[in-house]
Parts: sequence; C-alpha cells; structure tokens
Amino acid sequence: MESIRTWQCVDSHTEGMPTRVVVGGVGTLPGATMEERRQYVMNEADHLRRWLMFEPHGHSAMSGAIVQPPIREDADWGVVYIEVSGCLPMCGHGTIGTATVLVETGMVPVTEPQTVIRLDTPAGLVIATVDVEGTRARAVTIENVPSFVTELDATVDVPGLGKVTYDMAFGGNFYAIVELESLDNAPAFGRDFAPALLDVGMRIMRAINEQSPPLHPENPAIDHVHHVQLVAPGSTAQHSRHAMVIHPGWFDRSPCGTGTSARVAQLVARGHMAIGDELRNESIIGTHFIGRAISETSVGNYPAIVPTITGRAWVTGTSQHMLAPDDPFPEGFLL
Ligand code: PYC
Repeated sequence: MESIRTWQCVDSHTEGMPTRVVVGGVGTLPGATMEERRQYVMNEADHLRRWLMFEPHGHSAMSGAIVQPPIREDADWGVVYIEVSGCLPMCGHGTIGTATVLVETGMVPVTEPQTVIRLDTPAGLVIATVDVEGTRARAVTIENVPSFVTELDATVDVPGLGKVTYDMAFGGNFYAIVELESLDNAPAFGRDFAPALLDVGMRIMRAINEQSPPLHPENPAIDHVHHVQLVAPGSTAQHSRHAMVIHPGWFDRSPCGTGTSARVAQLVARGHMAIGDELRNESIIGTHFIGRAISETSVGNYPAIVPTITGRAWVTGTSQHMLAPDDPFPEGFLL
C-alpha cells in the first residue's frame, strides 16, 4: 500500500443526503477569510474536491465539508463546503451534518441539553444549536444567512415547456421556485418520476441562466441559479413537498437547508407565512426539515428574513481516503 495523499473523514447523512466531513489531512487552507479559502479550493485545489466527491471515492450526488481552524475570533470552527457540483458558500444539510460530527466526535466541548457551535462559513457566521442526549446529537437548528426574494411571478421561455412562471429567492444560494401544477404537461411528483422531474428542472435552470440570471445585491460573484425547487401539488405554507434539482443534474436527497430558507422567504414575501410560523419542508424521499422565519432584516434593497432550519443527521462511518501514485483517476470521474 502506497499513498501520496491521505484524508481522514467522518461520513454522515442529513435526512438522507451525505456529508463527508473532512477532519484531517488537509491542513489550513490559504486565505484571510473562509470565502477566500473557498475561492482557493475552487481556483487552485479543485482537483482535491473532485478526488473526494467524484467516483470512485464519491458518487454523482456526493457532498462534504472541510473542517478548518476558524479565522473569525467569534467562531469555534471554520467550514469550506464541497460537493459534486463545486463549492457552495453555504449548505444547510452540510452544516447540520458537520455540527453532528463535531459533537459526536468530541471536536467541540459538549454540553447537555444543548451545545452551541459557531461556524465560520464562506457565507458568514452560522450558529448551530445542537440538541444533545449523552453522546448523541438528536437535532440541529441552524440560524441561516438572511434570505430574500428578488422576483415574484417572473416568467421564462423554456424549450419544450413554453412560458414558465417562477419565484426567485435566495437562502444562501439562489432558488427558482416553480409550482409543478403550473406547468403544461408537468410530470407527476415522486421518486418514480425522477428522470422527468430532473429533465424539467434542468431545462428551467438553463433557460433562466440564459435569459434572466439572478444577481446577488451584495456579492456580484453570485450571478446564476443552480437550484430549481419543483413544488409538489397540494403543498401549503405549513407543509410543502418538493423535488430539488441541482446543477449539473442531481437531486438533493435532504429537504435542502438553503432551499428551505429560500422557500420560507418566498412564503413570507407572498404573505403566506409570518415571523414565528413554521414550515415542514419535505424532500423527494420524504424526509423533512422545519423552517422558521425568526426576524426581519434587509439585504441591499430587498426585505429579508432570518430563517432557522431544524433537521437531524446520523454518523455513518469513518474513512481514510488514499491516493496511490499510479491511480488512473487522481481527480475521479463522473458518469
Ligand atoms: O442543504 O443547503 C443545503 C443544500 C444545498 C445543496 C445541497 N444541499
């Protein structure tokens, strides 16, 4: 056995979606902020992300988080999110997975009944409150970044679908939110219809990015949409179900923390939710997060809410990933 690169990981899943938490082997990434460390991974070290996320170490819906020493003095740990599609500034399920791993491995001082972890993320400080019983993290509530709507009832011409109406909301990433029943010839909702749902979501995503991409008011680097939330018929402001289609063509297995934040912001903007209300947001595999709007704020000229997301994660294993010098796939591959 010979290895030129070795990383230690604790694997977990958050409501069905993997978070491979890298706890050793990386060292401190260069960068004066966590966003600069994210940029470093994307621009100088993307082969490392591909190696761990793509096959054969990962798969086409893999996701993870590199734990880092924090830069902010008010944070306990830093995080750079990695996934099969790139490096998100913020990832809700990844934060719930990371907080669970930090508690269950003792990487933070653990107190019952709650342990509060302050995470330095590329999107800013994210506070995770972990409900603890003994050595177990039973639930994690994260206070996410301010979330807001940039467009209600926007339309886009989508090849094969005609004019599609959507709302554009930001919850750490941009989300195009589309009511499935508003589409002509919409596929039915559910796992059995996954290929058709994926196709519809990807067409809408491509069309919006070509015709009318969103732009974050304070961060010009966030200038596209890579997530389409197809809302199932019968969804309400108390209980919503969706298929979350993600670039370049996979589903979030979890209810998507940043997507749930965007959905709460949209429901508040439409007057269907108020501060303090709760939304049960369900994924395509039937798992759920609870989303809440806890206060009002603004981002640029947009009214915004501060959301919290509550969900659970489970540790699934520990792993040590190695790279033999003659491995033909040092950067992995995707099919
Ligand atoms: O939970 O925020 C989330 C997320 C983003 C992409 C996949 N999951």
